[in-house]
Amino acid sequence: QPEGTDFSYDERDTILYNLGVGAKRTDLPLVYENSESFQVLPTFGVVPTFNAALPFNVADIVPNFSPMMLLHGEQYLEILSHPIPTEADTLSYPKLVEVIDKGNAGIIVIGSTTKDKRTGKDLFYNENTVFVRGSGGFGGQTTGGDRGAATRVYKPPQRKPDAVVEEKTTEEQAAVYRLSGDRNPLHIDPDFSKVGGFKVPILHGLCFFGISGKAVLNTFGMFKNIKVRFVGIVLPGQTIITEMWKEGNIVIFQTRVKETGKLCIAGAGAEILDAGKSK
Ligand code: HDC
Repeated sequence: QPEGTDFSYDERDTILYNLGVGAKRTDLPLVYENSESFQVLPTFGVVPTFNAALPFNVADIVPNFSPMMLLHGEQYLEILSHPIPTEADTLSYPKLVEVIDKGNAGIIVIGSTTKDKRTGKDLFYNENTVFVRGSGGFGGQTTGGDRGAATRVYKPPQRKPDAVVEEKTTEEQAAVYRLSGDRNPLHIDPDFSKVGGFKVPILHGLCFFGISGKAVLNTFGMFKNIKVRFVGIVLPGQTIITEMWKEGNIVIFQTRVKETGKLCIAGAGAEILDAGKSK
């Protein structure tokens, strides 16, 4: 087993993450460590591996790599033990899963298992898809094949959504979310975001992923895994609408920006942990 990257978190990180994805001061289980049901939102599972050392250089894999052209394309998260600890010392082991040439963009998929250092238990498995604009045309491809829920694209049914949850983000949403580990300047520095093609810094994909995940959790209960594709940007301050359909133990969802009507997450789904108990 190669050496993993350490990441430790405690109740302060738990609260900061929850606030970063929109927890309110009245959501005591999310913001108050003395609450009887103090908990970290399940989408926190993306955090421990986020800054883990990669066993390769992105610039060696796709041509013309520029960090300013990088966008988060997709995210898959599997939660491997429940309940999720609100503090832990973890180790993560990232590896290259897939490289795809889209002509004008290069796509890289990184897979990573995170384990609890003290118990040895696997906590999370993540796949991050990085979409690098202007880094295609290299010809070589490495496909990771069908990986079940990680590669699934969910299709919403024809009927109206079974549940819709609306949540307004704050102008400071990205400024808070970045303290959970994604310090990409794209989300805070206007000079950087301009070069990337955005007039103002945009919201982290993982922030609105967390907001949608919270909507699924609050509506249908805890999930085993969750998969999204980021299809449009969100600006801090905009309102996020998560539209959900329950099909057996799967919640299919998509998310749109209220102010523009455009989708920011599409083809998404979550597998409910205990379908028997779920709402
Ligand atoms: O969909 C477009 C877009 O703008 N999406 C929103 C992106 C976004 O806002 N992401 C979140 C913010 S960025 C961020 O948070 C970065 C973060 O700080 C760091 C992340 C790093 C994580 C890693 C940690 C280790 C866009 C631009 C992505 C694509 O739009 P177009 O260029 O118009 O593409 P399109 O013509 O629709 O499709 C071209 C081919 O690409 C595939 N594709 C499209 N969107 C994709 C995608 N693949 C993966 N992910 C996506 N989101 C299409 O299927 C198409 O392929 P094919 O031709 O084979 O059908």
